[in-house]
Amino acid sequence: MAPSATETVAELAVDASKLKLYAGGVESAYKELSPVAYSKDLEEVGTDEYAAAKYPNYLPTWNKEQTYPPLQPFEHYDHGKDADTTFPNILTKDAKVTHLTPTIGTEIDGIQLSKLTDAGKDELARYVAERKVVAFRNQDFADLPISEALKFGGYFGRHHIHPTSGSPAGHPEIHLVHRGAGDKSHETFFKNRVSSVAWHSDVTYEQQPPGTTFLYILDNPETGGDTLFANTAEAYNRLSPSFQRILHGLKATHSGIEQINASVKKGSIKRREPTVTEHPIVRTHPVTGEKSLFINPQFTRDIVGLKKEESDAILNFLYEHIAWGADFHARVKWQAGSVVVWDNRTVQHTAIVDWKTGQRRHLARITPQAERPYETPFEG
Ligand SMILES: O=C(O)CCC(=O)C(=O)O
Ligand SMILES: [Fe+2]
Repeated sequence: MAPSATETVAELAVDASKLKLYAGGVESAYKELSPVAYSKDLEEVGTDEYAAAKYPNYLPTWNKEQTYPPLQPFEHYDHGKDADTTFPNILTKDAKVTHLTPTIGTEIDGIQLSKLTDAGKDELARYVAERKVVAFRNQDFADLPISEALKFGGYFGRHHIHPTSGSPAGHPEIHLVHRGAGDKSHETFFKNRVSSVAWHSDVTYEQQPPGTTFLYILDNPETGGDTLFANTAEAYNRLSPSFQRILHGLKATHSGIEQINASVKKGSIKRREPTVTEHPIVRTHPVTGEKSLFINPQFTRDIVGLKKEESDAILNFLYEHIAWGADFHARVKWQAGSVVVWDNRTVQHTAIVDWKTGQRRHLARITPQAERPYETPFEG
């Protein structure tokens, strides 16, 4: 079982020299793939081989002075509840709508997110909850001033400030994904690991993990670097009623310790002390009422009240079930101008590091937090 939050927080996260004590233990549960560093000058100017970053205002900074107290609970209101479910602002007559698969994933071209009214944003929250992940093409979102993009995102919930990610200078609410041009750090990663796949939903160690979440592309390789999504409501539905019944009422721990340790170990930042939180394994969506599996191998550590082998057996089965579920997955290919919106309550996702050209990959995430996960009774 994971050590308790209070015992580990002070020791593990603060003192990098103690990390080796945990090598092969809880530390290895978290898969870390982000590059350690990049050259800001080369990114800004480019090289003979690679063009300059298209959005230098979004290049990552890690400010060690930026530290925050623990997150406090807040009342979340999910605007998806107010949506007109005929979606007049999303499914407009100009919108080209393509479902990627029957149960998860839609592409929409022909509407501009930045122009949505509040009624349109309500519909967006609901539509994304239904489709799980929606790729909006040809958006002007990345061209907005960062403060405007954040204002838009703030409608969906309180901005999450990530404990370790790089962010654009002055905007810690933006989480950046960045692999600079010519970066080769993944080669070292692949010396020890067979796959870059790391299924997760974002920051589930928080008491109130994100809901409607926005990831938009700034620079992408010509091909490769897609993002994969899995529908965890469908994953729940595939289980037998008998097994569903077993899962109901169980809680699992989610740990932010290892992610922070990985950051500290590479000399990077820790904006907040890590948290370990218990969440129900089956959660209910506040808008659709759907039940979904809320565990993931990046952050979930054990099932409360079970012995280690029991807990591992159930969690490993659920992780494999979700990872194997190609019949409830969608794969999003990035194009310039894409904004991908997912519901972090009912999907998991994974980055894919599969391109070898050294081309830059650069994305920004806006991460509104949602309600504390809750469970409603098993209905059979
Ligand atoms: O890089 C990606 O495709 C996804 C990264 C990710 O997991 C995230 O931004 O939440
Ligand atoms: Fe993520």
